[in-house]
Amino acid sequence: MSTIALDNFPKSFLWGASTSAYQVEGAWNEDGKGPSVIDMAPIVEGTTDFKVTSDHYHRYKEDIKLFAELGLKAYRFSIAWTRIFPDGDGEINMKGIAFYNDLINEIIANDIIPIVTMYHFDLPYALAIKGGWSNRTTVDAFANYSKILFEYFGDRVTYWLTINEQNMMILHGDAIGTAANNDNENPLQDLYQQNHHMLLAQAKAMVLCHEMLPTAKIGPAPNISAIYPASSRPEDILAASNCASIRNWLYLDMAVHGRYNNIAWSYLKARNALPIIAEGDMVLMAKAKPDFIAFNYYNTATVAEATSDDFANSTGDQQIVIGEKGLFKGTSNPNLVVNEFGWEIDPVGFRNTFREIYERYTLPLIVTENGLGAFDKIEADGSINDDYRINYLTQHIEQIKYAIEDGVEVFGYCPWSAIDLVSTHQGCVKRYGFIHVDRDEFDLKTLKRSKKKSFYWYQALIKSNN
Ligand code: BGP
Repeated sequence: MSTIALDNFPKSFLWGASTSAYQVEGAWNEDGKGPSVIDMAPIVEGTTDFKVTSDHYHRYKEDIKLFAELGLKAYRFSIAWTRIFPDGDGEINMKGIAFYNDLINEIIANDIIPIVTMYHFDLPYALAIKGGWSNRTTVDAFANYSKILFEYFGDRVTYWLTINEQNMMILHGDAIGTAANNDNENPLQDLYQQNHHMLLAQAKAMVLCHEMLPTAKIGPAPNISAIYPASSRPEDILAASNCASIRNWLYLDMAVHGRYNNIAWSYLKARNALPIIAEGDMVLMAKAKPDFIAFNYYNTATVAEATSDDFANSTGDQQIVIGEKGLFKGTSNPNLVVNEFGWEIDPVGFRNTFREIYERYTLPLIVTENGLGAFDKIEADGSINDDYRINYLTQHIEQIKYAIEDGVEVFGYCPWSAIDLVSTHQGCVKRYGFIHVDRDEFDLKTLKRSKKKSFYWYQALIKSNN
């Protein structure tokens, strides 16, 4: 099995793994939980729904035990907003509080540090039908939700992530059921109004967190990837810069510095799509300071100049670049191989991404997603030999090592995913976990857990850093 000498990783490094509520918990309407946009969105044809997923809601004790055996130092999971507030705001559902209290206690009892994502794509449906993020009252609903999370769980949770992949919700929202309100005369303006409201909600949560929990740490969790120009043509380099600003820096410039990225701003201005900024918004944005940056990384993007109408390159998948006329268009990178789902694999791009983020913001970094979706095969003896996953993770961890050598402060790595779960786009036979869950797309089977070869590999790797 591939091994890496972890000599330059800090002993306190948070070797972790990730999940999100709607993809792993199931129990979509149990114990007072309200529906989210995910529960109400049409299911991609040929794939399963999100009703049972991996049934973690009922099996979390068994799962956490396996995570402890895996040796995880940290477990990154999300809280379903609709378990705490079935309608997004208003009355608290105490059964939801009880579930996450039990879950957090179980994680801590197993010597694992909880890392909590407050919102991972699953906006309460009750808020969505009132306009969702287009409606400014959602900002206050989120701030109130975050306050309740800090109040009930802040005594035990130190690491908080505000919003998972806000940039992907804005750029690929239709794939996640959170697209712009298309009744609006100017959908792009509406989309970036939603974005402004989410940035504001995040700022409020960061300020509240620091006020209520002085020792807690909080940060954003976008999907960030280095953007390459398709060639050394100056026009392609400009295109890469445009794409990086609109895809990456818009989100982190605001989270860290409390200001709009100038290139993203001029893009919106040229399209008459500037968000309406209320009095006090920018003061609040500037006041909110993250303690770290969390980011999800699966691959890089390569773009070229886009002057004609052939700028779009979209499958609705959040890892594919959607072009912008006049600014950039997505192209494939001939230097990279792709996985079974067409996603490019770029371990060196991981190091590039670390360096770019750290050089821009100089904040400690944690990776909250990185991994390989694949069709795993169960052998006759029940084993799953996912060497492809081990190779992918090994190559990426090697690049973390180089990034640390480059002087980047990296304090944790939480690959996707701790256990098999339902993919956002491609059902449950696209698997990412260290732990296999016995189910098929439409047949729930036994839901029994079993350890893949990557489980033993990751366990040994974590141990070697002790
Ligand atoms: C990220 C999401 C995760 C997860 C992952 C893999 O963007 O934050 O929730 O779904 O992508 O994507 P998929 O499940 O579509 O393979």
